[in-house]
Amino acid sequence: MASGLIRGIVYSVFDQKIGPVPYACFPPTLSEELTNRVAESTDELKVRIDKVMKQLCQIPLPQYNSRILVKMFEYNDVNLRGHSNATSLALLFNEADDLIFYRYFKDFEEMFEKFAIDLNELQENHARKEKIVGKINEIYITLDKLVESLRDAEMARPDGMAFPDGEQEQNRPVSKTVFSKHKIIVCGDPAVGKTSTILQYTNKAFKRTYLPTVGVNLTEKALEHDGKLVNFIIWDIAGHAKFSSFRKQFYAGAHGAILVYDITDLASFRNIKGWVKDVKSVLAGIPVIVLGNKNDLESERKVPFADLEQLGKELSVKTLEISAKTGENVIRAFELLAEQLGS
Ligand code: G3D
Ligand code: MG
Repeated sequence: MASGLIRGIVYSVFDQKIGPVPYACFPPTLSEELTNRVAESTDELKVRIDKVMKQLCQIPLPQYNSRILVKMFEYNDVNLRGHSNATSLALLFNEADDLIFYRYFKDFEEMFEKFAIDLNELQENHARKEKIVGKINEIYITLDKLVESLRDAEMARPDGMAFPDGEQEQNRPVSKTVFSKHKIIVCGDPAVGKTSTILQYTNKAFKRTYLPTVGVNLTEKALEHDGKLVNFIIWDIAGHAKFSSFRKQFYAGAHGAILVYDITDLASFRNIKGWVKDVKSVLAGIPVIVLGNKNDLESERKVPFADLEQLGKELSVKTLEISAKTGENVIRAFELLAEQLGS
C-alpha cells in the first residue's frame, strides 16, 4: 500500500538546445505540465548558482501547492560538449506534508546519493529508456516505503514532534501514578492562534514569532483533575482546509478536539461549523470545545460573544473565549475539556 505522501518522481535530463526535460516519471498519471514545471525549476537552480548543484534541496512549486526534494548530478559522455550532462531527480510532495520531508532530510539525502550513482551508471552504459523508466519506478517504491516507515515511527512516538524546550520534562508527573492519557487535536483556520494557545498552556510564555503551521506539532502536558493526573498529548494540526485528507490521518484515535477561531476574524468563526463537521466525520462521539481566541483585541472584535453562545447551543458543544496572549481562560479551556473527557 502506498503512503500517499509522494506525488511523484521526475527524472530530468538536460537537453543542450532546450534545457532540462522530463525523461522518466512515475506515476504515469502526472500531468505533462507538472513534470515540465519540475524540470524547469531545476534549471533555475542550475542557472542561479552557475554550476550543477550537487546537494539535495527543496524547491517550492506554490502554483501546485507542492514542493520538490531535488538533487542534480552529472554523468559522463565523451560525445557531449563538456563531456558530461546534467540530470536531476525530484521527489514531488504536497507542501502540507512538509514536516516529514524536512525532519528526515538526512535519510532522503542518503537515498538520493545512491540513486544518483545508479542512474549515472545506466546512462554511462547507454541503457535503453525502458531500463531507466524501470529504475524510476523502483525508486518511487523505495522512497514510498521509506516515507511510510518514517511516518509510522513518528506517529508511534507521542513526544516525536514536541517542542524542544525541555519544558515538558518538568510537566511530566513524577509523584502520582494514576493518570490517563488523552490525545487532543487542535484545529481551526490558519493564524487564529492554535499554536499560541498551546504554547501559552504548555509553556506559560507567549511566543511572538509566527511560524505558519506546515505539519503537526505535538506537545505534552499533565494536569490534575478531580484528584487524578491526566496527561494531554496535544496535536497542533495544520489549518489548511484544502489538505483535508492528509489532516484526517492525524485525527485517528483522538479523545477530544479543540476548535479555535479568532474573534477579530468573522470568516474563521463561520468556518467553525465546517471544522466540527470535519472532526465528527472521523470521530463521531468525541467531546469538542470551541474557543474564541484573541479576546484581548476587544476594539477589533467582529464576532459578538452571544454568537459563540448561540453556536454552542446549536452544536451542543462547550464554548469559551480566551486570549493566548494574556493567558485568560486558557487553563480553564483545557480543564473544561478534561471534565468532558470524564477522566
Ligand atoms: P495558528 O497556529 O492558528 O496558525 P498562531 O496561529 O498561533 O501562529 O498565531 C497567529 C497570529 O496571531 C500570531 O501573530 C500570533 O502572535 C497572534 N495571536 C495568537 N493568539 C493571540 C491572542 O490571543 N491575542 C493576540 N493579540 N494575538 C494573538 P503574528 O503577528 O506573530 O503573525
Ligand atoms: Mg500554528
